[in-house]
Formats: sequence, structure tokens, C-alpha cells
Amino acid sequence: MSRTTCPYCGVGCGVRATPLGDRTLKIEGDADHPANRGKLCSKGTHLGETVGLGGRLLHPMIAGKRASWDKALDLVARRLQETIAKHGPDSVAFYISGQLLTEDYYVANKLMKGFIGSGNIDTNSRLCMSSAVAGHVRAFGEDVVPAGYDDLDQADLFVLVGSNTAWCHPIVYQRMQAAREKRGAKLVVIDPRRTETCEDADLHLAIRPGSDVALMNGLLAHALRAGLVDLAYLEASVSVPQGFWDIVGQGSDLWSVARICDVSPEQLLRFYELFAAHPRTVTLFSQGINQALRGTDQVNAIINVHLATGRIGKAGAAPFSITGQPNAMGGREVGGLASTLAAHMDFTPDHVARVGRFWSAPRMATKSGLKAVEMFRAVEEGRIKAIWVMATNPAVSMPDANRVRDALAACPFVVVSDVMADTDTGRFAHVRLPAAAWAEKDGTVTNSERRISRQRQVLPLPGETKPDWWIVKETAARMGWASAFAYEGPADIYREHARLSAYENRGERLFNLRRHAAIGNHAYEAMEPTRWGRLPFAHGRFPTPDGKARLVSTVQAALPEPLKDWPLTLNTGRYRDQWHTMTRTGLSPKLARHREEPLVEINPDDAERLGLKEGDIARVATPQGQSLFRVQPSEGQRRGEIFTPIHWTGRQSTGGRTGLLPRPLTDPHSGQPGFKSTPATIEKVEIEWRAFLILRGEAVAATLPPALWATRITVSGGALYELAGTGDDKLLDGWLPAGARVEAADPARGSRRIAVIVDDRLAAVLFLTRTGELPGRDWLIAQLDAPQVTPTLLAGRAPGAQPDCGPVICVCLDIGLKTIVGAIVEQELTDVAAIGKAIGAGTNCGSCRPALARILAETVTNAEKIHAVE
Ligand SMILES: Nc1nc2c(c(=O)[nH]1)N[C@H]1C(S)=C(S)[C@@H](COP(=O)(O)OP(=O)(O)OC[C@H]3O[C@@H](n4cnc5c(=O)[nH]c(N)nc54)[C@H](O)[C@@H]3O)O[C@H]1N2
Ligand SMILES: Nc1nc2c(c(=O)[nH]1)N[C@H]1C(S)=C(S)[C@@H](COP(=O)(O)OP(=O)(O)OC[C@H]3O[C@@H](n4cnc5c(=O)[nH]c(N)nc54)[C@H](O)[C@@H]3O)O[C@H]1N2
Ligand code: SF4
Ligand SMILES: [Mo]
Repeated sequence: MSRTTCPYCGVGCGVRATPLGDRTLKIEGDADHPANRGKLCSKGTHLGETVGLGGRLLHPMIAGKRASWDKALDLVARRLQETIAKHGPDSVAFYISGQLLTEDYYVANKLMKGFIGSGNIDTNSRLCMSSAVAGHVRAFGEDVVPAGYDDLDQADLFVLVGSNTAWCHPIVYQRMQAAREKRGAKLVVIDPRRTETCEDADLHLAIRPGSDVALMNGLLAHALRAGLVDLAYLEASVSVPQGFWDIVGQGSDLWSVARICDVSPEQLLRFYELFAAHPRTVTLFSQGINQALRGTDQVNAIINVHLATGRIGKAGAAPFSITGQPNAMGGREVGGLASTLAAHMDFTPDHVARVGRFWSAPRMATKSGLKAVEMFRAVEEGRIKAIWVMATNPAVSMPDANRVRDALAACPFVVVSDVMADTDTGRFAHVRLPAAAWAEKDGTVTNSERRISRQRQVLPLPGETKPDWWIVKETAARMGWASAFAYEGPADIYREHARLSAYENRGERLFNLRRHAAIGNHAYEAMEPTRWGRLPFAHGRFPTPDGKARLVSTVQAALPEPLKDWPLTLNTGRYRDQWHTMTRTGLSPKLARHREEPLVEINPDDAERLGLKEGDIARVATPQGQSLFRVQPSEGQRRGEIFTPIHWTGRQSTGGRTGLLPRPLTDPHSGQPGFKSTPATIEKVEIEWRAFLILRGEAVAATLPPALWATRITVSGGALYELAGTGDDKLLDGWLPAGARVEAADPARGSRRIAVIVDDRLAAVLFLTRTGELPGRDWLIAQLDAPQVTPTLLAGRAPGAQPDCGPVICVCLDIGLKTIVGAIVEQELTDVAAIGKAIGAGTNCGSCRPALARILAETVTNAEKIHAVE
């Protein structure tokens, strides 16, 4: 058994992984890890399903052909050197990721900023929390998150702003729920959408998108009126810019704020009162705040409220930016953003000189490099001629992603380090380098609360894969810097990183790992999760020249009126059980069950007005491009706003990509794209037939069947394709493997059903209809694993009654909606715990508990309605 850390979100849960034979792992929560105390969400729980070798990149590839490491690395080093020699250091770039370990990150940053001599290294964290970084620096003087998870155990009020915590940081959400159950802490959610995070909240403010500054300024104006502003604290610890209170006061009466935010004055007042009644407030914020064209101001508007009321630096009171990726925070510590240097230093001349001295750098970068959106623009314009992408998938995840694809396609030299063989970005690479994946890697990550945890190697390196730090170090050596990169393992790198944090640091920089500067290899191996900067602002001192924090005047920007040609606003985000571009969660049959296709959620009135019904296929278009989604009317959507998930790529769908839709516009301070609101339209796509195809593993190809709409998910034993299209459907038959065919047809409904049997076992089924219904997929999928073929196969169900359990809600225990509703009605269950007792749902990882609460509420309301009619 090894104790390691979950590679998904920034909660940073401890995992116990025990190898069981060949490339299978038993996964449990680590009871001794302070972040999760033994709990795991659905994604962490199913990590074991993602460590197989299917789809892995196992060898270096040059121009699509297998090559040796020597050849591949020689080529990378030579092309970088030649480009730099000809066009200067700024003609090359690295685009890296919050999913690298700190040690990988440190080495890549050192190579670019200290040796190549350019600031052109940026990370996907630019898309993720750079507005929080910029906001922290403006307010505190340094990018220090002033909160930790123990604050959640002590707070009396949680305000979640632009965060779908129940889905994206589930263990943090469970910890808040525990505080509510134990101590009656209150929960306010501020999100234009009604997400599952709102399910059980004391208050949900479904504000107009982009109106968060008005809301926070309104709250602050109310706090001033109500005497909640801590004047003594302001005097001692905070500098207040001239005119600050005038700006806060402007248009901040209850009615004006309610109008701008489009919520009722009563609801707004309730929020203010909850805030007034509970000094121990933690405000958590995430992408609804950061991913906005005024993201940094939104961050500061939140921090202002906490500084002015003295709700910071005390147990249970803080603004808390929660990080997305497992090592977003570690990336900030090593300075992986183009706008920062290393160890919380930046590009001031003395910092540049200091880091240069420490590294004995031959050519220090002296200025910020290009931020992600600018970087790909420079690739497009030919200013950057060689780019190395590590552990991120920009062809999917960047805004205006088709433009990024064009830029990559035209770039003279593209290197991609990834764990998977076939990614949307990898298709543009001249050289592909096989990286070690989670469970094979060794190093550290830092979570949302600044806690450094070890990721430990549990499985051997497969094929010729290598850790990312090794790949960078070997390249650096080939570029002539072997001695500066002579690391034997991650412990060497970690020590150097810790030494740099302490170097010439007499307390100016709070980020300081002095105690690890000489950590031995054994101590590094055995390192327990450890936090730096405990209660950083407890004494009311901040890392600014005068020791004071700063209020920042923020003004609500004018909210755009709907455009004539693009009347809707597209909001984008995440699903509970998928991670980003699905390269890893997509391997898990269990996780696929929660949402099998990319949906566009739309308010039911809008849907009706636009002639869209549940299950239709719709085209969502923006000035940047268009994608297809399955329509899902949802009461949780405000009118005029639609929501699509970020996860589907060109690998799993013919049209369900979201990333090509947003504008490449960014916040002026942070450079973070405004992913959450893009002017858009939606229209129904006429289809003539709908179908699904189930293929056993061997028959699954890298490409998708020829259909207008095709999505693929992994199922136990193979893959399930959902399909829809127009015209001739016979082309699909070519996708069936060779074997004995059983066919049935119903010409009246234009229905066809085909099963292919190979060696007495089911190898494939295709069910298609033009006007009829398609049966549930579950039973047919299960037949892939059956030892023999059932005669009723083409009926789509088992002989005799086959209960259809509906969509799976509890993925751990495989319990469907209908089973849950049945239990609630028959056993008259009244709370989520009772559902758990009766049928087990929600008792394992707990990620589905908010969904259970919603189903319970809906079932009870329906029952009451029926009762009333009776
Ligand atoms: N399951 C899962 N978990 C994840 C990830 C994943 O891919 N899958 N990714 C991880 C990463 S990298 C990140 S960054 C985090 C992201 O975690 P979150 O930020 O919680 O997730 P999102 O779904 O991107 O967006 C959060 C919410 O912001 C709301 N929002 C949109 N516009 C506004 C606005 O103007 N104001 C306010 N107040 N809210 C608004 C959206 O409606 C959405 O519900 O999740 C991490 N955890
Ligand atoms: N429209 C819209 N777009 C968004 C967002 C949004 O809310 N809306 N959110 C943005 C945010 S917050 C984020 S964080 C990004 C995420 O977007 P990406 O970073 O592009 O998404 P991932 O799928 O996590 O990409 C990680 C890649 O690294 C590979 N990989 C995994 N582990 C390793 C490793 O150890 N080494 C190497 N070399 N490779 C590895 C994976 O196979 C995968 O290809 O998306 C951003 N894009
Ligand atoms: S909350 Fe879930 S995804 Fe996030 S670190 Fe914990 S187990 Fe992993
Ligand atoms: Mo993120």
C-alpha cells in the first residue's frame, strides 16, 4: 500500500493505493490525510478504473513514427536551439499545466526563464485562477490564500460565489455540510444557475451573470450602514484608497443592487442579514468569479468585504479562492505563470537578479512572457516558431479553440508531452513524448489550502514512459546545461525549490520552505502532508512595503444588453464525474454513467419559444464557431442563458466541443479568459433517425461513425455510441465487425436492429429508428460480458420482465433514478440518510447526495400534487 494524492481537483485528497496484480489498484481514502480524512468523491473512488494501459502513449514518436528517446530528445533540443539562434529566445514557448507535479513545473520554469532566457512559459492555470492570483497580489502584496479547510470546520456562514462545489470540490462541500449538520452553519450560493450545490442551501441568489461586483459592493455598503465595518482593523492593517467609500456607496442601495443583479430585494436583504449575523464567514470562490472579463475586480470586490469587516486572519473567517487542478497551487509557488518568476517573486530587477544568482543563470528572462491567449496568438502570427505543450490539451480547452488548432497546424515545430496517445492537441505534434501518469509519478503537489502532499509511485513505468521532470532535464542537458539540471530524482529538485524559497528571504516573502531546504531523500520519501504559512495574516500584517493590506476600488462594469444576432449568453463548466478533456475519467465505465452525452441546458420557456424539446439535437453557435449538443430543458437555467460542459473533445464526439465557442477576450489584469459568458444562438437540428451502437472492446476504433451526431463513452467491456443523422443510415453497418448477424426490421417505423455474434458471444448491436422508440441500453451493454447470447437480444431486454432503473444517480453502487423514486414512494422516505439506509444510494463516496436531495424534494412535491388532485 502506498499513500499518495488524488490527481484530480485542488482539494488534494489523500489516497491509499494498493496494487492488485497487473495494473489494477485498490483505492481507498487516506484516513490520516488532513484534507479528506479518509473520504473520496466519485472521481477519486474510481481512480482504479483509469490506470490501465488502454490508449496510453508508450513510446516517443516523431512525425507519427516510433522513435528512440535519444532521437526524439536530440531533435527537440536541436530545433529549440536553432530557433533561438535564428529568431531569439522569445520565438520559443512552453505551455504547461497545473497537472504537473511541483518538481516537473520547477524544472520547466527554470529552463525557460533562467537558461533559454524568455518569459514565454505559461500554464493552463492562466485559464483557471490567474484572476485570483492578480487579486491576491493587489490586496495582500503576495499571492497567499488566507484560508484553510479547518476554517470550514469553524465558520458559521459559507458564501459560495461562482462555485459548483458539490460537483467540483466535493470533499470540501461534504466538509461544509458536516459543519452545517453539526453546528448549524449557513450556506449561501451565488450562481446564475441553480446547481446541485444550491440544492440544500439556505439561500440561492441566481444573479445576472457578471453582476458580482455590484453585489459585493452592495453588501459592503450595507455593512457600513449596519456598523459592521471594523474601523480599528482598517486603521491598523489596511490602506484605503481615496474615494473608496464613495465608489462603494454609489448605486449601492438595496433596490439598485437588486435591479442590477436581477434578484428580489427580499432575497438580497436576507443575504445581508445572514452576513451581519455571522462574523465567522468564509467566502469560497472559483470560476464564476475568475473566468470573467472583470475577474480580477470581482476577486478584489470579495476580498474588500472581508478586509473591511475584519473577517480575515481569524479562525473561520476568510476569502477562500479554491484551486481547480491538483497542483495549481504548486505551479504558483514555482512561478509557472508567464507573469511571475519563481518562489513568489516577479520581474522586478532585484528579483530577476536574485533568482539569476541562485540559478547561476546564463540568460535570465527580464520581463513577463506571453500569457496563454497572447501566446497562441503569437503562434498564429508566426512570432513563436516552436512550442512545447505539457500535460494540457489546448486544442480543446482554450477559448476560440479552432483558432488555436489553426495556429498549431501552422507552427513549424510542436512538441506534446502527454500520457495518452491520441489527444486533440497531440494530432498537431511533430514530436510526441510519453509521460508517466498518476500512479507512476513521484513528487509533490500543493492543494487549495497550501498543503504540500506527496504523490508516490505505485505502479512501474509502462513502456518507455518517463516522468516529466526527466524529459525536461534531458532536453536541458542536450542544450548544453547538464550541470545545472543534474537532478537524480524529484527529491533533488524539491530541495532546490525549497532553498530558493528561503534564499535571501528575511520574511519579505511568506512562501518559505526553509525547513525543507536540506530535506534528506528518506525524509522526502516519508514526508507527511504539510502546510506552509499557517494563518498567514493572523497578526494583521501583510507582505506589502507598509505591512498593510489594500482595499481596491472596484466598479461594476455595464452589463451588456443581448445582441440582436446573438441574443443568448453561453455559460460553460463542469460535470460531476468527468475531468476536463476526459482523457482519464473517460476510461471509467462507472463515471460515464452520470452524464453520457454533452447537454445544452436551457430554460424551459426559452426551449418552448425556440421549438426545442428534451432529447433534440441543437446547434449552439457563437461568432467563433458552432457545436452540437443534446437539449436538456432545465428550470435551473435563467432565461436567456444556456450552459454546456467543457469535457467532450473531437475524440469522443462529432460536434460536442464547447471550447471553440468562447471569445478569446481576457481580463486586463490577469489575462484570464471570460469563459462564462459568450453571446450565442441556438437552433434545432433536424434529424431523421436516431440510433445507438454498442461495440465490444476489440471493435472500438479511434474514429467515430459517420453521423451528424455521434458520441462515444466507455462501458464495461466496450463502448456505447449515441448516434443521430439524416439520409442514408446504411453507412453505419460498415461499423459492425465481421461475424454472424441477426437482424430484425420494422419498416413502418423505419426501425432496424442488428446483433453481431462472434464465437457465440455478443460482439456488437446496432439499434436504429426513424419514428419509433429505442430501448434502454443497460441490459444490452451487460450482454457484452455475458458468456452466451440471449435469444431475446433484439427485443433489447431480458426474457420476462426487465426493470429499467432509469439514469444512474449513484455511480458507486449503480442505483438508478427509478429505483430511488420507487423506494421514496413505497417506503415513505423523508431524508437522504433514509434513502441510504433503504437502498444504499449515497452511502459510499457521497457525491450523489445533492442529487438525492433534489430527487427527494421533487418526488415529495409530485406526491403532494397528486394528493391535492385526489
Ligand atoms: N468534476 C470535476 N471537478 C473539477 C474539474 C472537472 O473538470 N470536473 N475541474 C477542476 C478545475 S481545473 C477547476 S478550475 C474547478 C472549477 O470549479 P467551479 O468553478 O466550481 O466549476 P465551473 O463549472 O467551471 O463553474 C462554476 C460556476 O460558476 C457559475 N457562474 C457563471 N457565471 C457566473 C457569474 O457571473 N457569477 C457567479 N457568481 N457565478 C457564475 C457557473 O454557473 C458555474 O456553476 O473544478 C475542479 N474540479
Ligand atoms: N469553455 C471553457 N473552457 C475552459 C474552462 C471552462 O470553464 N470553460 N476551464 C478552463 C480550466 S479552469 C482549465 S484548468 C482547463 C483544463 O484544460 P486542459 O488542461 O486542456 O485539460 P486536461 O484534459 O486536464 O488536459 C490534461 C492533458 O494532460 C495529460 N496528462 C495527464 N497527466 C499527465 C502527466 O502527468 N504528464 C503529462 N505530460 N500529461 C499528462 C492528459 O492526458 C491530457 O491530455 O480548461 C479551461 N478551459
Ligand atoms: S474531491 Fe474528489 S477529485 Fe477532488 S481531490 Fe478529493 S477525491 Fe480527488
Ligand atoms: Mo481549472
